[in-house]
Amino acid sequence: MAQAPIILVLNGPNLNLLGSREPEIYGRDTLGDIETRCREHAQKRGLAVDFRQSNHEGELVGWVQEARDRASGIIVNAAGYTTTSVALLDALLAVELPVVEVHLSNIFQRESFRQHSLISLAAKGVICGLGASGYLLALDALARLLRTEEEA
Ligand code: CA2
Repeated sequence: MAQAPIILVLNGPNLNLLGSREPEIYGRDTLGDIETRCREHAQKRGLAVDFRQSNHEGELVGWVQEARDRASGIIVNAAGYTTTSVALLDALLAVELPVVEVHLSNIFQRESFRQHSLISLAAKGVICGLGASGYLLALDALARLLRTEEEA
């Protein structure tokens, strides 16, 4: 059987703390819980997930560069790098893969500095405010995009 297309799921700084603090904003799921849900959801859609988290900008950039030859799409929650990282934006633009940006919280109901995403410039779409389900909806969106690409 052919290898399932890989979706790189990238998580930025401090998301390793999920579930331990600020549950009123980010929910009670740990990042491990979200990874499990993504894996199960992806499998049902014939996709495989490569789920990663880093607190280091350069590491995230490196993983995006490597995705070019390995992955079929990228889901990114760049967390604190969302509004600051031109380097991550440039990597996402260069990789030429469909990108969906996800945020657990509704950034538009929060401080104004959270609302200007650089990452959105490279994203096909953005999902925010739906908690961990946002990652699953992003997988659905990529599954659909990849199917459309295949049919074209
Ligand atoms: O809502 C999101 O997913 C964010 O990307 C999360 C980022 C924040 O900087 C963005 O504006 C919105 C913060 C991730 C930090 O996660 C924590 C989780 C638990 C405790 C402390 C931080």
